[in-house]
Amino acid sequence: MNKLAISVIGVPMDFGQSRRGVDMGPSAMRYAGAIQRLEALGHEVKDEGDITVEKFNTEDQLNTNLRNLNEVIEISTKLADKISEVVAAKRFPLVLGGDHSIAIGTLAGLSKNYENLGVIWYDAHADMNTEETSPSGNIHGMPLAVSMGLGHDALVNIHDYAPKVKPENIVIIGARSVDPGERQLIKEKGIKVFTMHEIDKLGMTEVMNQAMWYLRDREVDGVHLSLDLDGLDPLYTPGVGTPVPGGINYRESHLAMEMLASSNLITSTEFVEVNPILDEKNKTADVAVGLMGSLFGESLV
Ligand code: B3U
Ligand code: MN
Ligand code: MN
Repeated sequence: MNKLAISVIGVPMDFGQSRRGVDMGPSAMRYAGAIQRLEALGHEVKDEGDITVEKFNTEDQLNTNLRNLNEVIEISTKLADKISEVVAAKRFPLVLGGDHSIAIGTLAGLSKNYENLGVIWYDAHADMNTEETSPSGNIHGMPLAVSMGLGHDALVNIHDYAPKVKPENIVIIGARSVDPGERQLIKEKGIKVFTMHEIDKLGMTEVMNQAMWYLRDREVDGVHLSLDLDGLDPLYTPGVGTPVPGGINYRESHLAMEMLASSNLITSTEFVEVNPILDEKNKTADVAVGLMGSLFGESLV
């Protein structure tokens, strides 16, 4: 694969859900050797540090049942600014989360720089809830809906335009916990989803080939990989807030990353939902960093 100029951006965010600890995800992945792993592959890596994540006064909260909406708006906007800057400087953004609500900011920052961005969403969940359909009020269950232009105005309109991503440019891989409102939206918008059923039936090689051809046929000019560690089975990644059994295994995940590496399709990525407090000896961060190794070409050197 090409040698890249990678900018690593940490987002110690835990406001998109209610379990503390996922704010330590960026540290855990740095501690597990993320930077050194990519440098060893010959990439030029710049650690840009963390986006500042601050709690507001509760009196400032908007009148909504979306948990920590103000904070999510503020942090998403800062992250979007940073991502735009990194992409404009022709660098490859690697975002370390943080809960998955950070994808709102990542996609907002990316979409300014691409005409026809594709997205691969590796996740047990569809993350397509809105304020109306969410069972939890947790914004980490909403970033794909928001990026398609559905949801709270302030989230949808970060950087003053919407939508950020076309529904037909999204591919979800690993879904196995999808809420009724999300199912309806998937049908309505015709979103391409490879559930665990397809992975079991077709095998990961075929799923990845189909996913990549689907995006090439859409003539995308960039592909963002948003990797939620709960996409894997909790046997391999126990340190996540909402583990769902029956997930993608370790070897299938490495295979998926290796296939993406040899395709040269991926132009940005984020690794989210690593929660060291819920983890077993940093196992989940270790797996995340191993997957980064494969995504950035370890098997090709
Ligand atoms: N779909 C549920 C649960 C959930 C979504 N994302 C995660 N969990 N990690 C919700 O709350 O929207
Ligand atoms: Mn997710
Ligand atoms: Mn998930």
